[in-house]
Amino acid sequence: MRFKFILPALTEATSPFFRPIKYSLFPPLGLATLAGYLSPDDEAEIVDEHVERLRLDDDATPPDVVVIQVYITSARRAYEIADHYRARGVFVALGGLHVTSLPDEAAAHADAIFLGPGEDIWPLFLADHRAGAAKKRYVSTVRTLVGIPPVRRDLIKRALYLVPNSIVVSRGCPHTCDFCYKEAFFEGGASFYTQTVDAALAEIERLPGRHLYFLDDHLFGNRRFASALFDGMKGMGRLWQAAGTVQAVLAPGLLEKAVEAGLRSLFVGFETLDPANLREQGKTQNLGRDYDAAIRRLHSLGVMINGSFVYGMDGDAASVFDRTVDWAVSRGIETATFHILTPYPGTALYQRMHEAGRLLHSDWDLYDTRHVVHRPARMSATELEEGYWRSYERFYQWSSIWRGAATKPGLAAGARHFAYAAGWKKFEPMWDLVIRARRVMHLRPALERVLAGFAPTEPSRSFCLEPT
Ligand code: B12
Ligand code: SF4
Repeated sequence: MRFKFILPALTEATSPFFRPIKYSLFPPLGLATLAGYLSPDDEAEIVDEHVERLRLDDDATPPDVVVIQVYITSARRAYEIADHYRARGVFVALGGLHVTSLPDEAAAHADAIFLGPGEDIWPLFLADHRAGAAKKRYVSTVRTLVGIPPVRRDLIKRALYLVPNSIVVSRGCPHTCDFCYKEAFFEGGASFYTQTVDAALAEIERLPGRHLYFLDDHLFGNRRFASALFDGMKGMGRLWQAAGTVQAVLAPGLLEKAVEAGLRSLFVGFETLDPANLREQGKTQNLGRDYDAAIRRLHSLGVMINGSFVYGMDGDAASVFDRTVDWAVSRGIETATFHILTPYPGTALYQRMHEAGRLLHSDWDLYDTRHVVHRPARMSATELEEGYWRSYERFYQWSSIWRGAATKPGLAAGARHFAYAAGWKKFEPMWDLVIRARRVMHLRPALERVLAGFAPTEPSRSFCLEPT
């Protein structure tokens, strides 16, 4: 049977004029995971619209099944593609976060929809479909990663991504923040579970090159698992990045092990500097935590920080933007990601906003954390959007980058800060050119050098393994 797996892009990413680097970072890991369940005589391809053109005129080799992963921001495009294939009589399977949040909306564009993670329901569907008895709706209830087949990385066009070695060794997160996708997605079963340590280490071993990026929501969420994983990774010579909470950073012992295993940069969800906001969003694990101590701890161990901040919670007035940026710059945070609070359907936040009549519209294209889709409490929607953009401008202006770099002890640490922050945001036209020339993989050694703090690195094995 012939399967075509598609990750549709949101409008911005398919623009002929500009291609932000962030869409060429990670391959579609979820789809490659599903492809692992196919049988050896099935044919499969993965098309990621963020990095390549999707050809819809594939009549010469029509797929039997089209599998589409639907995020909220790509839902419109996903349905367009689904409708196209269904009109041609191709079986269309839709799954992912947005399908799980709004199954009835998705069902109108699919032959079968899938709610929740795919590891239990996708193989069930494959068996049903081969027997000619596919159901219309599959709902995940069994949550385990034990015994899952290897991710089909051979279907990933590695050369098109800066970080082809993205990896997830767990699913979900032990916390429950009101604005997070997680509770809705994992409803009806466990919402945080891990691979076995041996399986995770085996997957890491299979990845060529040196650099890894763990996309787990909270790699440190299960202390016993994380500790054994980091022990196992020690000596592998990897350089890696991941996400973790302030709480996990402050916990004694684990961070040191992560650093010994190669951690060099961490995405940290600070979200807000206002405790009332944290309480409002149920982000209680951040309450009473000393953000400054967490930052000092990471920096003293040589770990760079990508700080995540959300604007537009009810405690936020127009002063929040400059206050947050000044704080982040003065603490030497290397890169920052700002978001406008976005109530995703299915979340507790959405429910609250909906009941209060504060949702402005349901144009999912704009639920991208860059547009205001709810009525803020203490400022206007325009102020919120302008403040959001101004935060990026101010955080990444040269003077801020210098100021941040100057907080670092010594020349090498300052230079690393400078190279990382400037490389990410100051050379966007260069990224655009490199992406268009399909040469983004050639910048990976530079990324590794910066992460390693310009220390001599082993020659990257990834180079000789890349297809050209
Ligand atoms: C990597 C990532 C990105 C990458 C690339 C995405 C990619 N290549 O898949 C980039 C940087 C491009 C990105 C961008 C954005 N992202 Co993002 N991203 C992620 C992240 C961290 C990991 C995704 C991942 O690989 N997961 C691991 C794999 C194994 O899981 P999975 O993809 O979910 O696949 C499983 C299931 O979903 C299911 N499944 C999926 N599809 C299908 C289909 C079928 C038929 C079946 C059976 C099953 C199935 O089976 C898979 C195996 O279990 C998630 C957080 C998260 N934990 O999911 C956020 C996340 C998906 N992103 C999010 C957002 C908001 C965005 C942006 C809008 C942010 C922004 N302001 O720019 C953009 C928009 C992207 C777009 N094009 O629409 C939200 C989505 C909210 C929502 N309700 O849709 C998340 C959940 C973050 C969050 N906590 O809010 N993102
Ligand atoms: S800590 Fe992060 S991943 Fe976990 S529930 Fe909160 S926002 Fe979601």
